[in-house]
Amino acid sequence: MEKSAYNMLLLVSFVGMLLMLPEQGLAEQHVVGGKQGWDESTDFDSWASGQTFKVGDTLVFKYTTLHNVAELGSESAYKNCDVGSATNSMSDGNSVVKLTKAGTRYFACGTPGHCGQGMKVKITTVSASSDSSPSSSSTPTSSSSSTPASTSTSGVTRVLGSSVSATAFIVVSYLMSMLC
Ligand SMILES: [Cu+2]
Repeated sequence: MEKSAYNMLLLVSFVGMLLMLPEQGLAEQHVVGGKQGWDESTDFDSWASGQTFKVGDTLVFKYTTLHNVAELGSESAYKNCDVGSATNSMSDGNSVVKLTKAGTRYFACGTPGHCGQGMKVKITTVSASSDSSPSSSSTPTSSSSSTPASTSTSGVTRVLGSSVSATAFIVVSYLMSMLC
């Protein structure tokens, strides 16, 4: 009896953790340039246009010793490949950059000539709350009769949905522990 109660506790806490994950919003890791990585041959504009960068996401630059990563402080520095004015430089071959706030950031390779060959990328980060994740399909789109309370209503729906599935799982895990 004590053993099954312990098993149930484990299951419930595990499911509780699972349920909390979507509430946090899933932070994504973007490998800059995709499979080709941080290289002269990569088309960074088309890569970036296919990505959505949200606050909390991270960028990972993967590159050989031929390259490095210089963060530039302005659009003009980016346009002119002014890598000498870099605000931050990384050269470890696997550079992780966290997108901590909304806005535009500029990165270029500091190896002479590489930025001019197109080895640079502009990252525009949007706030995580501004676009709802496509995974929450059950939430109705707030287009029809938008009342001021629409946001809080969908929040309540999500909380209710979580507790309903949590309750269901507690019942299931209790039944399982009875069988053991
Ligand atoms: Cu380079």
